[in-house]
Amino acid sequence: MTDNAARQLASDLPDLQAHWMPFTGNRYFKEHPRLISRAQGMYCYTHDGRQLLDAVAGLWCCNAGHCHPKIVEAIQQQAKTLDYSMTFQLSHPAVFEFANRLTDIAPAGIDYAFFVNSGSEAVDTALKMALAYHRLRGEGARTRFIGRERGYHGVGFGGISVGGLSANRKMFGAMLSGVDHLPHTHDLEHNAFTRGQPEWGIHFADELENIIALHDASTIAAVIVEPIAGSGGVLIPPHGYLQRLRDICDKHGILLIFDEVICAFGRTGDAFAAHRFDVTPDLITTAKGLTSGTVPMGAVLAKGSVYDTFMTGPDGAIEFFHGYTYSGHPLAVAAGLATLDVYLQEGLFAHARSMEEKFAAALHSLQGEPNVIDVRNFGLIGAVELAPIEGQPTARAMQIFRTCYDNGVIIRTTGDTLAFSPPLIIEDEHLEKIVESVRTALRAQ
Ligand code: PXG
Repeated sequence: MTDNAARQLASDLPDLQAHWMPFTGNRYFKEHPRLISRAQGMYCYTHDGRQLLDAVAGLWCCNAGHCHPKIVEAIQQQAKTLDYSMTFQLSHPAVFEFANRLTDIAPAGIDYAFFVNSGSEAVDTALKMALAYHRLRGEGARTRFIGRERGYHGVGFGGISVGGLSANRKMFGAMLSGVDHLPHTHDLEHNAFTRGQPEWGIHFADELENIIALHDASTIAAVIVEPIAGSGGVLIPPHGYLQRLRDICDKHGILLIFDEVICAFGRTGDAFAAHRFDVTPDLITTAKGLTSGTVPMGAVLAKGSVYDTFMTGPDGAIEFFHGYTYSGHPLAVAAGLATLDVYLQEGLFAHARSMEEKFAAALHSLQGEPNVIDVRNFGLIGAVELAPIEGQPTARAMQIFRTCYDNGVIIRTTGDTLAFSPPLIIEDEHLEKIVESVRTALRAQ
């Protein structure tokens, strides 16, 4: 590129000063900006016109691919029909339809949907539901939560309290009191390069019994885990692990919350990970793929027995003092309904399932490349873990990210792990380009 062309492009950039960017090294970014101006299907396009293959579906959310025409059309129609309606005391028809449609595809027994605007709000809402549920049943001493090391549950105070990522917690004081954590299930010594669920590691669930023995079941409200931990490094649950958590929770009257913000809507090759693992929690938190990332929205899906517990008190009284101005926002609902149509009419959950083996084979073909110490996968979620550069944790993965970006592929990093969660519309040629781009980057180190 000539100096003139480069200057021209630089002058097309907006002034980057005022925007305080989330989860970003602001100073580095503003020196090395990467801006996406448009997207279509499997691809994003940079402000200077480069095409990038999106191997992470935005941030694990654009499951139907970018700018799907049916979803775009539904949002446009809705914006000119009903821009906003409150959903406290008054409401609009489509939000009821969406709740019905969602609970139709949810695991049996999950019959209610409470709408929020993000995964973080879904998590904080589910934690509040759990506390109030026990209190309404006369067990108000159940106030503790059990999360898991390396868990990510968003950035609200509830979510960082039950979450297990130190960097997201350490600056923010005491957070929720009375939270304890299960050990994470990652063990390279036993499980490196496992395809799908590891055979080894169910005993990690038994640690819940020890935690319960310490605090006494009568003080514990809920256990919250991601069926597959995403941001904490893509950690696949060992065989039988989630069922054992379910059994222990049942034995002690503790609610089980699955945080399916990443796992739901086809990511595991089924509507929910709860289906795929055949374990039904009491509450499911979700967001992201709910609207294929198009309009912010989250939801808590609840068992009938939880909802019914709230439905007491005088006629007309509010049963749950909780909700957001934008809970069930018409634009988000329109996007959600259209997204569900696309998922079902185009068979995208089944397509994800049909690509799972090829996805696994492609990622596992990276075993043996320089510094690869593990490859793991389930559904259309995968990870390649790298040996850190001594004294510079995360630097190696960032280097691979940058090389892939320069070669036209967007991947994601968490620590020294490369993470993959492509749109569910992925085909063989995309898979090949992703893996060969990572291979090239690994060999170029
Ligand atoms: N729970 C889980 C399991 C998540 O993955 C949240 C809650 C919070 O959702 P919101 O909508 O409040 O961001 C998440 C979000 C990454 C990455 O690259 C992952 C998330 C968000 C941003 C980046 O690992 N997950």
